[in-house]
Amino acid sequence: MAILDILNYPDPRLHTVAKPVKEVNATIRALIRDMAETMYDAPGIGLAATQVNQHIQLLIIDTSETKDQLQVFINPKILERDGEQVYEEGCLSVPGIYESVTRAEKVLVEAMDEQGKLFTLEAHGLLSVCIQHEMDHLQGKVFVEYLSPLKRNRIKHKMLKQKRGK
Ligand code: K1U
Ligand code: ZN
Repeated sequence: MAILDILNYPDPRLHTVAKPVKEVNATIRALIRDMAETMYDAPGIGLAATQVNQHIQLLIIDTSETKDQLQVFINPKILERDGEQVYEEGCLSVPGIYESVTRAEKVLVEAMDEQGKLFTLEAHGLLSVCIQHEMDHLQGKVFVEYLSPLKRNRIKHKMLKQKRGK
């Protein structure tokens, strides 16, 4: 297993649109293991393949207290959305920034698991927020794009300043 490098905003590679996974094989399962190790180490509650510079439709989530409930979504599709909720989101690609974003309260998602088996899941609350946030990553969208241009620019410059200081 390995801890992977996470791309930091405003890295242009974060805006790449991910391609569907053609086959759930040993290579994909090895990437899932490395992404899980990276997410737990960060620590975070979600990670999209885009964030580790792998531009395929794969994301992982674990919103449990015990950090032993890994959920894997391959080629995820949102079939239904309903309601509205506001959540103060964070992002491992935008470290130290937390901002409120409005998203659907409920999503019905269809995806494949790590065995390539199709499933549907109805998610609410934090899990729903996290699925939508990670699916945005697969479309090349970072949560700061929901903020005003002024806020986004401030964050961009803060990130660039942090990078120069490293
Ligand atoms: O996509 C990512 O960068 C992961 C992100 C997921 C997320 C969090 C909150 C709302 C929407 C999406 C994170 O995990 S940021 C870190 C974080 O929220 C957290 C870290 C440790 C414990 C609990 C939360
Ligand atoms: Zn993120």
